[in-house]
Order: sequence, then structure tokens, then C-alpha cells
Amino acid sequence: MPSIKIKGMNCQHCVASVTDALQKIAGISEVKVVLEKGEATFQTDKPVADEVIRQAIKEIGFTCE
Ligand SMILES: [Cu+2]
Repeated sequence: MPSIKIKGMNCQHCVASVTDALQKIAGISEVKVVLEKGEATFQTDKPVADEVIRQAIKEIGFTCE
């Protein structure tokens, strides 16, 4: 499963925002965000460009490493 590191999350509200933003991206499903690790894992049904993910995370105020 692909995973990404996300900076700036500090509560379950952040986790919910990130989960929601990732789930909205076409091709991404089964998003799991672990606050303690600052990490999100997900399934891809089709290839998703890194840049699309980075942009979606950036739009809600977090940073992808
Ligand atoms: Cu928060």
C-alpha cells in the first residue's frame, strides 16, 4: 500500500480533514491516517500522480514530505 508522510497534523480533526481530502481524489480508496506517525496509507485503483496528492494536502493546510 502506498503511504505518504504528512506534516502538521495534531488532532483527530486534522486526521479527518486529511482522510476526507485524500478520499476525494479519483483513484484513491481505503484511506487510513495515523496521527502518531504523521502518515497516510491508501489503496489506488489507478495510478495517481504524486503532485495531485501533494496539492490536495496543501489545499487543506498541511504539507507532504
Ligand atoms: Cu487538528
